[in-house]
Amino acid sequence: MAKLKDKHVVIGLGKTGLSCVRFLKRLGCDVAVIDTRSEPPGREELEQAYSDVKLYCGELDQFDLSKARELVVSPGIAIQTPAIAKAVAAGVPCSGDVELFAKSVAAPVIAVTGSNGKSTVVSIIGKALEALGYNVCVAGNIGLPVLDALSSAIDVDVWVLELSSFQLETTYSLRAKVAVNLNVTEDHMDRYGSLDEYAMAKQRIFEGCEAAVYWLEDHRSKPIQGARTQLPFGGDAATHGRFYVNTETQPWAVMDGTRQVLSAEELHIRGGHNLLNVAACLTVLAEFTAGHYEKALPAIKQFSGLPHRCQWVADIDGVTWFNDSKGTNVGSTVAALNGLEGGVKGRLFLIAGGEGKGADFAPLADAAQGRVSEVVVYGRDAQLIHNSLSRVVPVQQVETMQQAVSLIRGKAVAGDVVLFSPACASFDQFRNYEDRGYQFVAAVKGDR
Ligand code: UMA
Ligand code: ADP
Repeated sequence: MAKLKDKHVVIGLGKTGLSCVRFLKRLGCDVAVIDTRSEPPGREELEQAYSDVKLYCGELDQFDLSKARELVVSPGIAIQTPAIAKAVAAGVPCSGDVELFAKSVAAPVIAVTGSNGKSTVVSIIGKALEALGYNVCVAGNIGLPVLDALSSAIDVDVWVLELSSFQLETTYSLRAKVAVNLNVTEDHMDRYGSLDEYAMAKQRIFEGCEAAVYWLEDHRSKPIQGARTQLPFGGDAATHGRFYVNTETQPWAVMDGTRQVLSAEELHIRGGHNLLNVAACLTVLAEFTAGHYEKALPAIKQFSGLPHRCQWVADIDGVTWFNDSKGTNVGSTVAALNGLEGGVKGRLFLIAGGEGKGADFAPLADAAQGRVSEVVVYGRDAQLIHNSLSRVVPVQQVETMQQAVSLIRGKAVAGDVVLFSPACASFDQFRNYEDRGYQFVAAVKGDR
């Protein structure tokens, strides 16, 4: 039987779990780890670095967590899991890595959540603040666990954190200087009972914050209560926040009130969603710097986008291939399709598929209609996507992404564009979205 009495029990041994073990051990805590997988990813590192930390593998209901001193739960595990809920009901404190971070951090925090655009926005804010002379650390869901960042970064002036709904579920004391909720569209429906429940998890970012930034056009992103200062971005010419996208000019432009700040042509990142992302970043920067954001504009213009986000891969025999492997939900793939608008001379092919996380694919069908010439679907939920899209566009079904690439290579001709934007999680066939993106690039460039 696992001996968990009085221990700090870390649940999950992924990147986050390991960062929590390191953090707690540095504080001198008595730590144990549980992971539901028989071969969790961090096992070797744990055994080498912390031979005194016992790892238990197996379903959580096998363990009595109610005598633990504290539970520190990884984002991949829901705190509603009965064994965890039971321990919480018995009075065991339960939190996550961002909560441990929040209790230790000294410098101000800019925190960003949203269904889509988080990594792009934290990256732009990070580059912009650097250009303004701040020592910035960007961390969180983007890939660097916040506790690892806390122990390695030195003399940080400002933290820029990307936070997922999962991380926010276990965060209580963040009190961000500026908190941002970019948008709320359907994602992770395999974990939440409803879109409203998912939206409520995202609302937690605003708890105790000084300024709340949200998208004027998305009522679910607006703070329900709390924030002293509310700063909407976006909107239209009639009703808008301080920073918004003017779609009445050609090219479109990001505005600061009545003044044009940037035109779409000055940016390396494309698509209306990215102009909105820039409007969100400027809202944060103007608030954080008390209006002195101008010197950051060159850095924003130079930002060339992150890998796997609508990234150009190659022009081969006149066919252009884009990798949007980070398109992990329906909303992001819709944005990717919208972003290609006007840039496709020939036909547009879409490759999608993977784990749908319980999503409704109808909005993807609406976005594809009249715009996409053919869709190739693969992976676990291929049939579901096929069912939704085949009423508006020809859909072919294959087993793997590589087969989809081969199939389209045989059909596409000069002037055509191929977008790989799966609208799904990758875990059925890949390690993660990055692995999926690299495999896509290899399939496009290699297998000729
Ligand atoms: N898992 C188990 N059993 C366990 C623990 C985890 O099966 O006992 C599974 C989870 O269900 C999940 C996977 O293992 O499928 C990874 O979960 P984890 O909590 O161990 O994840 P970490 O490796 O710690 O990575 C997490 C984030 N992952 C998730 O939230 C699933 C990473 O975001 C993040 O970069 C990292 O912490 C550092 O903060 C990735 C992600 O996919 C990019 N995030 C989701 C998203 O963006 O949509 C939320
Ligand atoms: P996240 O970190 O929230 O997953 P990313 O910045 O990594 O977001 O972008 C992932 C994908 O989401 C992009 O490739 C793009 O297709 C889409 N996207 C980015 N910004 C937005 C936005 N503001 N609204 C809708 N979709 C977006």
